[in-house]
Amino acid sequence: MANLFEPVQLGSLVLANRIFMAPLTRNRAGADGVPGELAATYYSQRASAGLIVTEATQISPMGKGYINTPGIHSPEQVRGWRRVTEAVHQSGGRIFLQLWHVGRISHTSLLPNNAQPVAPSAIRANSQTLIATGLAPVSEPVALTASGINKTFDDYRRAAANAKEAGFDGVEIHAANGYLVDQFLKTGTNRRTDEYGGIASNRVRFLTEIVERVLEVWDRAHVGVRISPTGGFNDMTDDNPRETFSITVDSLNSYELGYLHLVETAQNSKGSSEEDLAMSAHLRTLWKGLYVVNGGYDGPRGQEALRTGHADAVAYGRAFLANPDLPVRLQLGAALNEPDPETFYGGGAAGYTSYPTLHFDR
Ligand code: 8OZ
Repeated sequence: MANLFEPVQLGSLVLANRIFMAPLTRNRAGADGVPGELAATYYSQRASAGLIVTEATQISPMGKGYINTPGIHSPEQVRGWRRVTEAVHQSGGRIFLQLWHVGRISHTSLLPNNAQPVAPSAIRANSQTLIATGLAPVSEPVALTASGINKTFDDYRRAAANAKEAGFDGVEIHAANGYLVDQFLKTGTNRRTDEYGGIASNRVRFLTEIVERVLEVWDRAHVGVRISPTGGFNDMTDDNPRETFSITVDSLNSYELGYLHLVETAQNSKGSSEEDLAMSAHLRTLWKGLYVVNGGYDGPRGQEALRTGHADAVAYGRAFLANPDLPVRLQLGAALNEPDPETFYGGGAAGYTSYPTLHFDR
């Protein structure tokens, strides 16, 4: 059985270990969505991850839902990300960009010409987002038209091509946590009567068509998908998550993608329940590729997940945020720095590039 410190092959890439850095929203890009020099420092500090998955990055101006998140739709953003990928590669790391469209989780003040957010159906979330003036309720969305859906697919393809131009090793499609793709997957947010709504195989179509557009640009092994079957974050519900996600995983199998990434926690900041883990274990039996799990793992629990075959790799979020040298710390069983929630979202170097490594610390 695998252990956390063993390499793993992903297409042409050999990942040095099975400790992934989970995507983490940090809200430190410029107003134009360009990641700055600090982002290059932050990610390169964490290059000892087997694979870094970047923070969620909007594929288009309409895909933005929070202040100061980065994009991958303008030449300046591509240039900014290029500095990040160069810094990570110079430090020996591997990095995938997470492709994101927030759908209904947005606010008119963040969108072009103060547009309303788009969603599968015009159902407002009981949820908040971070805008210029602080936390605010999300705006009322409008339902995507057929041409709006096709334009969104084009945006995914262009963003995937931009990610390649920016020097990434691959991309992860964000289909979790109540954003646009998840809004199509789950029944609570998808009341469509066209081929993208109704039965599960229709609700999955939005995701598989995105996968197909991304595969026009990327080799299949360099594409991952992240899902959160039991996740309720952002006011999400589904009538039959086991059915919805069994069909999602079955549909994804045919593309032979690099990996499937499971958010095992029902709420972003809480641990996993028995039910969350049972869902993940069930989907593990269906998925034919590399299986990556995330949600409150520490070193011993991560090691146990690999030993028992529950997963092939473990993604660490908050632990990686606070410990740039997490793999060596886990290997040594060393103490971990505590993450500081005050500096998670927005700000500068403090709580971003300032966490010490073992070497400089004690
Ligand atoms: C926390 C704050 C804002 C966004 C996610 C992209 O949950 C996020 C996110 C998390 O996937």
